[in-house]
Amino acid sequence: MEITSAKYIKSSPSLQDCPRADLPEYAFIGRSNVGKSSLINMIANNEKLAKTSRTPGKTQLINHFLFSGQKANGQTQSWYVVDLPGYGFAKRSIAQRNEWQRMIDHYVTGRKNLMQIFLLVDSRHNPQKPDIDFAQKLYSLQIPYTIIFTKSDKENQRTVHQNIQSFLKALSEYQQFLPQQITTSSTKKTGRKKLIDLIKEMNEAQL
Ligand SMILES: Nc1nc2c(ncn2[C@@H]2O[C@H](COP(=O)(O)OP(=O)(O)O)[C@@H](O)[C@H]2O)c(=O)[nH]1
Ligand SMILES: [Mg+2]
Repeated sequence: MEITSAKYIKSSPSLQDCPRADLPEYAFIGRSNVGKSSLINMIANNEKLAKTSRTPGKTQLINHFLFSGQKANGQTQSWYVVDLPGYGFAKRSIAQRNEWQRMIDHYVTGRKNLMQIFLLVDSRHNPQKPDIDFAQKLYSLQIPYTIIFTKSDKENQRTVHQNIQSFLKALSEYQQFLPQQITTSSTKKTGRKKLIDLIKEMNEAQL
């Protein structure tokens, strides 16, 4: 599928403020600085769409983007992409973390049109507790999710592969079924087609 347009819609402080739940929706979440905004820009082919930053922890809101694509048969599909505030940002106070937790729980359990969560994990590192904990939370809530291993250009393939295997091993201690996985690099555009194909498939499953 070819992306024909991608535009920013709004930033919402809570679930109630989100746009009407009338299109399939895909939310991107992960630790601050994992590459969420860069990945959204990579899908859109627009480096300026979602703000990317070297200073982590800037996104505190639920950011909606409207994407449209044209399938091989000429048919158009539209869907929402959501950039969620990241977790694990050390400079937040306990009150801010609790607030984040409440907002995210509310969104992931209450958003009616949410098709899938894309959980971003930095492929440069060994399994990190906040990522495992979040995956575990989604699993126990029975929210469908896909893991995206980001920044695969930054380490050699062997290290990336080892980190992915260790992460999956850590997950399998809790989860009977492992989620789908995609390895990406926003700078090299790795994984773009796989991600768009997955979204296309889920958009259609919904019809
Ligand atoms: N080399 C490389 N750098 C990346 C990649 N994705 C993100 N970055 C960089 O990592 C930093 C954080 O990215 P950003 O998308 O803002 O992360 P967010 O906080 O999760 O939205 C920025 O400096 C990006 O340029 C990638 O795939 N490869
Ligand atoms: Mg961001």
